[in-house]
Amino acid sequence: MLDKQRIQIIKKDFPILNREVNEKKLVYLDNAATTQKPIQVIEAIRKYYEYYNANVHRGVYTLAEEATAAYEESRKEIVDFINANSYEEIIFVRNATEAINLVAYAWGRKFIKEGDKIVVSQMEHHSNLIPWQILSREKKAKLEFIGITEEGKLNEEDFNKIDKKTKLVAITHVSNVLGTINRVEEITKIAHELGALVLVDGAQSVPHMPVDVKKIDCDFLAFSGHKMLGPMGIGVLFAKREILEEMPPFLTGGEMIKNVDFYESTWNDLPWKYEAGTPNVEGAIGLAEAIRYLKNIGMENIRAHEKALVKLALSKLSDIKGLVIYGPKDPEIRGGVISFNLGNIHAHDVASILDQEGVQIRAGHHCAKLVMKKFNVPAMARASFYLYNDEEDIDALYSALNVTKKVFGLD
Ligand code: 7TS
Repeated sequence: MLDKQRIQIIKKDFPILNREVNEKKLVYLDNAATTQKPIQVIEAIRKYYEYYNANVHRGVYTLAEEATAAYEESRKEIVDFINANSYEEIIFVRNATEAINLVAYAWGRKFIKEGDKIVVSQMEHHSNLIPWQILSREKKAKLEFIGITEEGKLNEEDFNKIDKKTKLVAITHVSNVLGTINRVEEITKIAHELGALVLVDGAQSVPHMPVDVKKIDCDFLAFSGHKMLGPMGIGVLFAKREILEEMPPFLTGGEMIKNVDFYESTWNDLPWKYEAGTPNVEGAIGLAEAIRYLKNIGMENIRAHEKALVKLALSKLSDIKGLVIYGPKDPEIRGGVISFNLGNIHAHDVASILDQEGVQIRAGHHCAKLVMKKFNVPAMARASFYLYNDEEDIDALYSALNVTKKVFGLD
């Protein structure tokens, strides 16, 4: 775990953590939904608007050049962060959802044919499910599922669903509900041996642990800036260069063209071929600043910190009678996410009582209805951690759950 002094310094960087909620100290435990922003990120965005705001890639005047340079520098920060080969492989999008849709629409429309197979898992966020449902229906391709074990891991027996007919395996790196860290390297190896491409949904991994696209060897990686201290409305699609070259554009219009004639046009170089229209410049600048912040602490340290928090939380919460925790027990294979139900109390009621105690958690199906189906529940409550959470936050969660039990008369 990061030491207490370090956490106190980190906490000071997040102005929102000073506020109170319902006259209680704010305990923010919904980091899987979105994270809070440090002053460094807020300042970087403010500086952009106060000092060098302009549209990018088109102006030859100073402000436009400075804005373009900052936007493109931000892209380089991402290349380095996930160990991509070059800036050509990094496409700025709105979020992980848009990144996955880009692949489904641009790559999928061209390369998926009748009778092909797309393999996903039952633990996918809807963002990595619905695009493949639509594509497979449209193309008369077959959608197949890797199931989930009782423990909340991928059912490895289903890996044999990846076969020679499979064109794509789209899989989450870390489950936003169960916290399970999937062995994406191994899955990629299996898929590649059979000639399938692999899309990794990194929305819950890239913010929390070192993620290296060369090591995984995935063909696509999608993630969102707002889940890693960056602003909303900016996300990233990484894709291997040779694949991006073969793919048609997704959105079309300004910025993504090279030559335009009356009836035909040609496409811009990578990565701009996939960035139609005015991009989210402030978002890219804010995300790059967020990455610098994370790198300064160290992704290995962040992972170790969350692992320690999960271990502590699993052990502490285990003495609350009636509390059912979903997902793997082993913190080695679990990210900083703990989903649970308390007796027969609806998850929304649990979250409301916790809110009265200042503890902010999410409740519901977490956009992963197939996980709810597996565990036969309509909803779960979920606490999710990040680098600014500490032992005290877990204590607050623990006490608030005991208050909930009292309110509902559970012993
Ligand atoms: N994939 C995973 C694994 C996610 O957890 C999420 C968001 C997404 C994709 C979509 O990200 P977006 O930024 O495009 O919306 N997950 C959650 C969550 O767990 N609670 O709120 C959003």
